[in-house]
Amino acid sequence: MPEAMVASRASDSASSATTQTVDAAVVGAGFAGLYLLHRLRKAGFSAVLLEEAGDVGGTWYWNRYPGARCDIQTIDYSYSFDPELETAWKWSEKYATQPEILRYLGFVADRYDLRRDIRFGTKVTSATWDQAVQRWQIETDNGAKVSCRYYIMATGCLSAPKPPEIDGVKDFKGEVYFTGRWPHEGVKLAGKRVAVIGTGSSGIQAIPMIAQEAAQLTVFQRTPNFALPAHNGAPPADRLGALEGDRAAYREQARLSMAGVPWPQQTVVSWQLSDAERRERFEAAWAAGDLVYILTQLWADQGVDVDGNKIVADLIREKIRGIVKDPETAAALSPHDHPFGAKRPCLDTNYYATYNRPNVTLVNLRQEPIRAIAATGITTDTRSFDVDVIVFATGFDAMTGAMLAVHPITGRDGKALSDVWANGPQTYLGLTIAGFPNLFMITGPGSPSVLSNMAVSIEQHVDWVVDQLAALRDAGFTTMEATETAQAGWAQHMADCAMLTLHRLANTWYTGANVPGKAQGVMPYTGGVGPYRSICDEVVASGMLGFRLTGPNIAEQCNDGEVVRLQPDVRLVLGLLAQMNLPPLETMGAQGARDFITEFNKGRPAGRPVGEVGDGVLLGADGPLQYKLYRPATPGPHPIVVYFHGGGWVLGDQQSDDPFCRDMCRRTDMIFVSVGYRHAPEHRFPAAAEDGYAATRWIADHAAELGGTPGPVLVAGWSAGGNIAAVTCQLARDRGGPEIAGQLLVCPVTDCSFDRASYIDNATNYFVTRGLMFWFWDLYCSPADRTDPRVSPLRGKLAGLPPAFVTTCEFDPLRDEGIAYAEALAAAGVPVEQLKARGHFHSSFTMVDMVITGVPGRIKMAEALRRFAGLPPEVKPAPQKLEAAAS
Ligand code: NA7
Repeated sequence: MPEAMVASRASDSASSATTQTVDAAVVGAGFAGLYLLHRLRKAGFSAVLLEEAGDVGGTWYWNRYPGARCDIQTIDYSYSFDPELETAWKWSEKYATQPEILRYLGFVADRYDLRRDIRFGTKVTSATWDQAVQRWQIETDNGAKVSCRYYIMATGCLSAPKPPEIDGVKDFKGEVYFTGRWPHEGVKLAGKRVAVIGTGSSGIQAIPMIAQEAAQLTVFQRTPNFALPAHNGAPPADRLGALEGDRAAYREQARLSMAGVPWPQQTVVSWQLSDAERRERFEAAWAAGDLVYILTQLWADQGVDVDGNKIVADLIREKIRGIVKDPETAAALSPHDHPFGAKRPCLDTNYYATYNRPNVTLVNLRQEPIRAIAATGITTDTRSFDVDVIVFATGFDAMTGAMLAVHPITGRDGKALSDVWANGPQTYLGLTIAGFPNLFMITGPGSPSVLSNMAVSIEQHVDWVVDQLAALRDAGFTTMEATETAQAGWAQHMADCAMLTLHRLANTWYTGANVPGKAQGVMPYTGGVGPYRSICDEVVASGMLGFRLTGPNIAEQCNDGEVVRLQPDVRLVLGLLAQMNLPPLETMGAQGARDFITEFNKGRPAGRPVGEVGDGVLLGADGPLQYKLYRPATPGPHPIVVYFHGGGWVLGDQQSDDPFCRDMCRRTDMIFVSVGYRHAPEHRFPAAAEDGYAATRWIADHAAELGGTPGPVLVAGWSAGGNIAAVTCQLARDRGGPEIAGQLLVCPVTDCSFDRASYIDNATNYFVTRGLMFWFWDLYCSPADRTDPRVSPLRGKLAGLPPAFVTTCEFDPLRDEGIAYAEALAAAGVPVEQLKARGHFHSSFTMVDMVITGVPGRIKMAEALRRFAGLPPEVKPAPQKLEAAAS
């Protein structure tokens, strides 16, 4: 390993024979460790901080390469725990340099007199949980051992540099440097031929600076990265004004935000904006020079949908082509292998323009991989480059590297952390690990960490840990350990969150892909800073849910369980609804509830464009009915799906499930005809059922006029609409047609019994309540009629019905009657597929573009409809000409 990677270390006079006994040992004197020490002391704990480096700073101590700066605006990348500290320090730049950040951390250390409890130049060599005394025993390479009750790793996410992984580094006769271990005395590059390997944030910051100094710079790029101009300078007046105008509110907004920076949540989706509007937003973001801004403020779908994301990526690639003069170099610098933001984008100062300089060459390693490093330089598959200096900007063994590589950590029953994490990090909340009592991580894997403003996440973690330690101590507990159940639940929640964003689509250090042989998986928590905070608070409010607490003179306490069982976006939606504190729908009266739903629907994201949307009138059981027709953009004729909206036979109309119909029209490449059947209480049972049947017959009879393929139609419906669809199939069988090729029932009402478990388990908290369902039933159907199969299809004859796809949601009162219907259909010999959607609620699949985790379910439903229609499950590529583009 080259010397440059080895930390210099001051010697310590403390004897290794002695043991320092403290309440808490903290490792790492960066942002996290310093605040921890301060909080621990204030809470009355004795503490020592162990730091390998010679001074405070953490990552900012080591990363001294030319151009090193933060990439979150510095007014946000600051402590907020002490208002006096905030006003005592003024940042000179929008993005402070490494020396200024290091000065700030030194200022903080001095202001709170932290250095007296920091042992610099001290590396931890092992940490072992001693069950007999319930303490951690820490060995160090310098001075006394430490015996502590609590062991807290504040070692950072990007502090273990990755080895070069290229043969021959030690044969090189020139100078070798690593950006993550840059010499403190600086490096003279003037007149030298320099190679930089790596184009992540470090490379992109360093390259323009090195190019100015070196005689010749050759950049070896494996993967191009998206970079945006930082437009550095003084802190922007508007942001500074917002902060200084109301400091407390600004910081609070940051704590509740998704990324830890106070930008509002975007609700406008890309397809609601014209090309010109999108470009205007993009240009504003490009000019703002702010990563969090461009990642969150363009349009709501940019971070969760590949199509919405591609629009941004294309615009950035256009910028690169505009800056870099040589088209081949511009093409090589343009990322195409990952969505924008899925890999950490970079902030730069003159990065792309640097490639216009005559002394800079880009080598595209995708075309000519490095074969080896030799005595005089670097050899690729096609060429050799003689250089004097090689700079490795090759990154870090991120998130887990500092925890695993530095020393063995041995928990309860002799378990080694490296074994427990062999297949990837397992944590509860990213803060604790089952089997490792009283071990805590600050911004560990499983917490928002690197996907957030670290300053905000660090403060939240430190506050949570120290608050819990103080509460435990006051209650008489001495140990705290995550349970396996809680940890497994968190892994599931992490996986659910990872499905929400596009991070899973890129090979990055977020997923462990940058280190050969490392277990793969999205390591940071992608659910957002604000939601994460509320989950941590919920754990405490639920009696330390998922933790086992023990103490010498107190009975063990373990409130075992999983803190989040809902899908992450369902949790957000239900949280928003709860915050609105709405009166129950059933107290509004039928018209009041209809008006409310109409208003409510105005706030949802507009459905996606399809080929054509038209209105019409068909003949129902007792007169004309409105319908809405959604036609795909592909040439017809298309199979027709007759669709029945939800709303308990009382609410909604032919356009109230508009986003769902559009989405399913696109996914199935079929016509959806949404029927405006009659509603209760004006038209009670069996009006809706008879309308459903009559409408299906009419649509089948008029299929050709509607642009549909001749032959059988399909039916689909959600909730009460699922009920109507199911009933229609039974009536069509019994009344001699029309022929129905398949039925899609989404959370259908199938029976009049209210005593199934799901009615009890999910009676109140999931929007559709038991009380609301009682009200719907009362308005639609008198008790004497309720067992009629035209409203309780589960009680009808089921043999001979068309094949069915039945979707049910875990947190829905209607779950068990949907399952019962699917099982009864199967028992009657009807081909049935079931989707039991874990963590979802009644509206999950119709809240298109709000409940993103509903997408895989809708894909399955669309595939089923296509199979029923005799088509291959997958749809051809997206259509070109869409109605929104025309409007
Ligand atoms: P990154 O972002 O991990 O970048 C490392 C770069 O080095 C990246 O371009 C890698 O290409 C490249 N690399 C890594 N190993 C090799 C080998 N063996 N050969 C060629 N190229 C290689 O680290 P940074 O230090 O720039 O930034 C880390 C974070 O610090 C940053 O995101 C900010 O949050 C602050 P690859 O993409 O793997 O193909």
